[in-house]
Amino acid sequence: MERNYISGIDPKTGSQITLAGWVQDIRVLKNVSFIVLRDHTGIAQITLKRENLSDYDEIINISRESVITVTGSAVKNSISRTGPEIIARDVRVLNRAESPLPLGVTDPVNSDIDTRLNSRFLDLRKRENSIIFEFESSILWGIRRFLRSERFVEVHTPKVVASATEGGADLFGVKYFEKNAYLNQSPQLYKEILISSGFERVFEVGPAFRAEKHNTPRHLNEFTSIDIEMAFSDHNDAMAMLENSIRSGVEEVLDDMEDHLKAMGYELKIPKTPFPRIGWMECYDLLNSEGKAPEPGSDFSPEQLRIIGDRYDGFFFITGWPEYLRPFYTMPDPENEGFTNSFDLQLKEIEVTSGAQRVHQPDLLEKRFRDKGLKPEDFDFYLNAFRYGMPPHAGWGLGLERLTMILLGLNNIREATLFPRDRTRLSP
Ligand code: AMO
Repeated sequence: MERNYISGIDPKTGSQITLAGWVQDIRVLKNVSFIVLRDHTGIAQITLKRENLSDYDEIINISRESVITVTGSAVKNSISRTGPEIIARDVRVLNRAESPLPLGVTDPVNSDIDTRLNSRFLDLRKRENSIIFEFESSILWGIRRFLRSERFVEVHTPKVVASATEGGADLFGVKYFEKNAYLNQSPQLYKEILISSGFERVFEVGPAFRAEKHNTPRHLNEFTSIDIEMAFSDHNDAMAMLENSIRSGVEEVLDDMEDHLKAMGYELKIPKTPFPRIGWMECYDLLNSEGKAPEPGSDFSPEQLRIIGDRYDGFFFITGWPEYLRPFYTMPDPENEGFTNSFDLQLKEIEVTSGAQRVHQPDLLEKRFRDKGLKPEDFDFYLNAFRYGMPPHAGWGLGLERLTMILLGLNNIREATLFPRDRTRLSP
């Protein structure tokens, strides 16, 4: 269909155009009426005059959110409160919306998140919501562009798998013909196998599934994981790659859409790199000095992470995690027994990335499986890749929704997810 976009209207020329979009609002008077028309690029005021339209009475009965096309001319030098003004010569109704609407499109976003998600198709017609996903698209574009410039190859690994990646409990089982299978928690094992295949640098953007029961503002049961793995590298190389990926992503967004984000009330700044690094032990001592250390064997709670995070303005790394808090594939720190060459990237209490140098020696890997109570023979497909020439390697996994949530200051990760899957939600 030949059409013009609202943002492309040049009111200086008063040219003849055809617009297509949704009726956001309609104000009816006797011989002249006004439609606020919305397309993906903005809003325009459509002026309907009885003298110009033989079907005037029919058109003004149109319900809000119906889909129409309008052919007419832009009024020279006229920009109303609702965008450029078009005098309509022809209006076609492509599809009529039922009324009442289950969710208002022009009211401010104040319905509760469940009501919004139930009618997500309407919720996303609000600009302040749809822009979140344009942001995601843009930041991902920037991260991809950066990784490709660093010679990473984008790969796609299976999501239906035979064994756990990140530990036993949080798996969704699926029937795979006569076998039991699982939805993958992370591409971890496959991205490492590809290092042995000689790719040297790979990245993947794909879904990851976690059957975690907690229903919090920062957990999803299906999220988008941006994963990298790089050969002949350690945790320090991986951290540098992460800082630069995030900075490049934000730069792309600012180039693309800084003004649009500002107009919707989102402030975004290029994060200063390198991000500060604090050792896990230093965090522990800090908490201990306030009488708030974690119980032996426990991870930091959100409250404890907030205490640590309050010392930093933006992103910071927590490095050198104890072995008991990291998965089997994490490389022990040769100079600090019981600790690992690992890191998390945090913003305040929210973890956005985990990463590490990996164990690349098959014997050590088998031992790490056993230490964690896992059977190495269940992971033969993975271990085999370590037996015939596996370089030292490192990598990380970055949650796209969490990154979006913290950069845009959203209160709930569901706002950064088109159709969230959580403890209770499986539809839409
Ligand atoms: P981890 O399990 O820490 O590490 O996950 C990496 C990142 O993925 C995101 N994430 C989540 N986002 C939303 N909801 C969840 N339930 C959820 N779980 C995780 C977070 C987190 O930091 N294989 C390792 C990565 C690696 O070492 O390369 C892994 O999956 O942003």
